[in-house]
Amino acid sequence: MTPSAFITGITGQDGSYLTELLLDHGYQVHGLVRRTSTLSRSRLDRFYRDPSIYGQRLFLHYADLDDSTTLRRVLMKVTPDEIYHLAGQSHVGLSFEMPESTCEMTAMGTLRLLEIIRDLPKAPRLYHASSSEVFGQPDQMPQDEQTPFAPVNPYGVAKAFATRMVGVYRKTFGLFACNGIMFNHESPRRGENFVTRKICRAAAAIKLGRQTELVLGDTLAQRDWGHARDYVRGMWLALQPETPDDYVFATGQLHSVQEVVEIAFATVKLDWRPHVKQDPRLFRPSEPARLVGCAAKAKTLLNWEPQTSFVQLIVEMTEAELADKAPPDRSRPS
Ligand code: NAP
Ligand code: F7E
Repeated sequence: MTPSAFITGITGQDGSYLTELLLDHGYQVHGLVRRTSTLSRSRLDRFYRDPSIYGQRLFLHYADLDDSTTLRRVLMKVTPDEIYHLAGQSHVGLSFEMPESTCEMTAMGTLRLLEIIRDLPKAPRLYHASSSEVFGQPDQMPQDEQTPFAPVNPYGVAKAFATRMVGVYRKTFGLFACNGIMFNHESPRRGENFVTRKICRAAAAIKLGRQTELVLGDTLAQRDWGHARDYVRGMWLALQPETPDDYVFATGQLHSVQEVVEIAFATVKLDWRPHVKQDPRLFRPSEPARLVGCAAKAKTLLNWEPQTSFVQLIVEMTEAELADKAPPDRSRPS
């Protein structure tokens, strides 16, 4: 029997890498898309244009995370074996500007999905894309599955709610539901208003004479950054064991925004100093601190380890921008 998967957030960075992985593994893949004014789904173009894949092994369904009637109807029809729930407003900085819709989609959207799954005749396995932002400003370093939640922004609070709710439905209704507590993961397909892509894109644009300066917020901020390709492998692995569980996915290494700047500019053979400026307006009202993960449990139980180093990641992203291979994305404020 061909396994089937349903992905919410299929048009995003992770959704596109996960689609590739699942198609490679022989799955039939269904994705949820919301209605937009343009049909551009650049990260999925390759499949959309391939008649041997789109409509044969890959199917897209219109719905929205706040439309439970349609979501229920689609899931009743598709009856997937696995659901990967990745959809949501994923920008932490913007969650301060739009806290209500961030919580509506990320927190309540996840609860709505859990309620639908609870009612399905044969409950699919569920992967929920949780985030290191649930830890906020933790007392312990590195963070693992036992670290208490202490979110410091609306996005982190919404993810914490959704993560706990996944645990409640697993325990009380017996659902096969897993949280992947993922630290930052990037790629040439990252949205343009996340800091790694913004920097790599600007370094290449400055090299090519299309831009002169790069304006950033807090360049001392640190994160645990890995490659999205490695992290979607973790998502799939999380749903394969006999029993459901929660897993931290991380590299275990902290790096600063400043280091990203230096590697990206070195890749294009430019001095970053004349080009990079800071603007206090891009600083966030509150910053998480010391977010670095321990993925020992994922390594032991899932045999998961990241395969791309931080330097390889930033070089790959910058080279993709130089070669203009990276797909265009909608520009948004940073
Ligand atoms: P992304 O590129 O921003 O993609 C988000 C996806 O969610 C897009 O497909 C988007 O659709 C969809 N979406 C947003 N609101 C929706 C709604 N109301 N109804 C239906 N779909 C909606 O994010 P990502 O980097 O792939 O991350 C995937 C998930 O992992 C997110 O939940 C994110 O919060 C979480 N996460 C990411 C990271 C990371 O470092 N990347 C780390 C931890 C957790 P459109 O294309 O139509 O906008
Ligand atoms: O910021 C600092 C910024 O927006 C990283 C999401 O995938 O990972 C991501 O959230 C750091 C922050 O990602 C700029 O203040 C400085 O300290 O790339 P980012 P994020 O906020 O860590 C987590 C795990 C998720 O779950 C999220 O979905 O960089 N920073 N200057 C800047 N950030 C941006 N965006 N733009 C700047 O100009």
